[in-house]
Amino acid sequence: MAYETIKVETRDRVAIVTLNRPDALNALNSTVMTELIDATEGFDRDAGIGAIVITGSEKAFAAGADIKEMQSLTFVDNYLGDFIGGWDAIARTRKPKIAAVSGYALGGGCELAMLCDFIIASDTAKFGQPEITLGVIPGMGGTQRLARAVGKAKAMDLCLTGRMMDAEEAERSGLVARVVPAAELLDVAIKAAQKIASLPLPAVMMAKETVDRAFESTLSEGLRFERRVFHSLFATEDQKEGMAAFAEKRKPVFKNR
Ligand code: CO8
Repeated sequence: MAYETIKVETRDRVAIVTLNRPDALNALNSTVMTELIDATEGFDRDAGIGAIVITGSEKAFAAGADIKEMQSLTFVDNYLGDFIGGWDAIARTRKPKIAAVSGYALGGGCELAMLCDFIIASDTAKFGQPEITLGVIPGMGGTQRLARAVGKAKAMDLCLTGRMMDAEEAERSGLVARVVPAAELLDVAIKAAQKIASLPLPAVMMAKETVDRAFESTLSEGLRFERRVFHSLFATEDQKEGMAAFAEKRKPVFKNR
């Protein structure tokens, strides 16, 4: 599929998906959604890919849903067309996704970053859920994922006032894993993704699934799930290889990357 609103490339088992609507600060319209789903699902199925980086431009990761496309929608349009529902397909992809965020990550842009597994931000990044200033609320996970990431106080502050928070505040609050200088953002994100892609894929995918489980279950259920997954990884060749390599003081050669 030839893409209009995103660019894709692969580097050493890592897929890089770049939002590319510079005239609209990467606003997320329905074409972006369709193309992002196509690309991420394709990379998820691709045995040659171990991790995905989603990024934007230096000025904007994404300035939100496309307000001009959305403004005339009615409740019935939204309901019958399941507006926003399609984005769940990206969240459901099973390989790790890193959001590399520079500039604005607002509304749906902040929500797209949060549906990735973690966020690496440049020191110019600005996060916010300004939907309230348009007379709506976040609709792609903003109230739920932001509250889980930063807690109630800050999630309420951002969702009720619509203010932006800078990269330093976002890191301090737990929204962002790392903050790096803008010029290094993509390199750092790709290196992190390459590290992940060099490790045993079943263990990587199970680690992701198990951390995700922490947000979907009680502590005792989550601990039980973690233990079963831990047990099961001893059925993999890569566990034998990883531990043998440690004992023999050599580098492991993993099969299931
Ligand atoms: N939608 C459509 N076009 C946009 C958007 C957007 N969200 N953001 C920016 N643009 C366009 C502008 O209209 C402008 O286009 P033009 O040159 O044709 O007038 C161009 O991008 C450049 O923007 P600005 O001139 O405004 O640039 P500034 O540097 O002056 O300002 C800001 C940058 C502060 C980011 C400003 O553009 C802004 O406030 N944008 C809107 C931010 C916003 O409110 N986002 C939330 C949208 S609602 C939402 O995301 C709902 C989420 C739930 C659904 C998720 C489905 C994806």
